[in-house]
Amino acid sequence: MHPPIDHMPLLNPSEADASFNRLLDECGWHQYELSLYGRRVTEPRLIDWAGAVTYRYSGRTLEPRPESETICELRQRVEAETGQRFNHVLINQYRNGQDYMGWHRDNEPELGPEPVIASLSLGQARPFQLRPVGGGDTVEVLLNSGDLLVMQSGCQASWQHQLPKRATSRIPGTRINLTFRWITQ
Ligand SMILES: O=C(O)CCC(=O)C(=O)O
Ligand SMILES: [Mn+2]
Repeated sequence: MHPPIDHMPLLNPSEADASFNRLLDECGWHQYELSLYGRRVTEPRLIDWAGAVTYRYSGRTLEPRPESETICELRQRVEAETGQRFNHVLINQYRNGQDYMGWHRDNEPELGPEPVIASLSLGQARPFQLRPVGGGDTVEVLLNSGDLLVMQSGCQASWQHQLPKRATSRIPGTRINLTFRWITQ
């Protein structure tokens, strides 16, 4: 079984580098706490977001935030490539291999039943994994700087995904990831 994804290079290395540096500097990075088995722990990554709409995500409410010029340009590149429109972007910063995102689906109700989610990777290359909801083999793809990964409709219903934790000796660098979504209100 193969997940309904498309994976392609979108930005060339110098474009990806310039976007990475601008976002690292321009974003308002937040580190949230979450409750894990009753304990308060800090989330193993930093986030920011942009969009004209409110998004309730992971038990918190992300209020509307304006897009910077950098994000607007990247969104337009992604929209041109995918032929889809997006009104929200979640931006994750993984400082090194110890920052990660565990198994989950992007299945909040306001994404609709069959969302298309486009994910742009910048900086440190990281493996990304998908596994069928009912059990089955894990599929791994390596996301390089400038790569676009599109989780097509049907992917969230039948597959989970994660960005696994790795030793800093293997993954020393910082990665920024932008996931573009369409929020219905
Ligand atoms: O960092 C990634 O590649 C995945 C991010 C993700 O799954 C999410 O933001 O929901
Ligand atoms: Mn996700």
